[in-house]
Amino acid sequence: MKLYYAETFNPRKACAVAKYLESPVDYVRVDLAHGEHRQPPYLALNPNGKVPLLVDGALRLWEADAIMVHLAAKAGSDLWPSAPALQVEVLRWLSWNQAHFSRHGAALYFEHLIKHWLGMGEADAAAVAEAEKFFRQFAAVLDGHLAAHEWLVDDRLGVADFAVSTPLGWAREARLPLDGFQHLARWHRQLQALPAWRDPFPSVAAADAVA
Ligand SMILES: N[C@@H](CCC(=O)N[C@@H](CS)C(=O)NCC(=O)O)C(=O)O
Repeated sequence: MKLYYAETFNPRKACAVAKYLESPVDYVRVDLAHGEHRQPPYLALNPNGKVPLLVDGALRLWEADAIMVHLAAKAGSDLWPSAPALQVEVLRWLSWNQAHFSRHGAALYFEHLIKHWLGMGEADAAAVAEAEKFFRQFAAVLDGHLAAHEWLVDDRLGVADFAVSTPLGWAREARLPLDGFQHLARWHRQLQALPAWRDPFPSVAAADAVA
């Protein structure tokens, strides 16, 4: 298997799960800053021109959530539960995360990190204020759930935890408004205790480059 990634928001999910599971993947670093993801060799693999991408035999799988589930199912890991009712619960959190929590977390990550990284100018104050407002709204929902649960689904670590926690990987740099969410903070500490979550990306020297 080959996992195409960059050290950015969505690939974090796939890299963290691959590392946690010790999945037999060869890492291929895609140089986003130089537009490697928009060049024909990469577009031939992923017409979206986005990372991450997993190539497993004839399967070319894009979407970080799907990649996490594929790696966990392939490893027979309970990061992806086998009971249909629990799978529905995981899907609930993955959908919620895409539409709400990580959507606004990613907006703050974009405003405070990516714009600076790509020389796109200062953060847009109105965009930051709106993202902060919605981030807090959905962080309160997450905090309420975590008040009664150690992990998001079935009280055990799973792909939902890896997905929903993605913005927290850059909590300080993205200036996430996390004050007052004590249960979320406790969950964040549990995740930080996992080496694969804390340090999900392979060293550049250990990764191949796109041919
Ligand atoms: N829905 C996709 C989103 C992938 C995505 O937006 N990746 C970003 C990096 S975090 C990317 O490749 N950006 C490059 C670009 O859009 O030019 C997923 O969840 O994997």
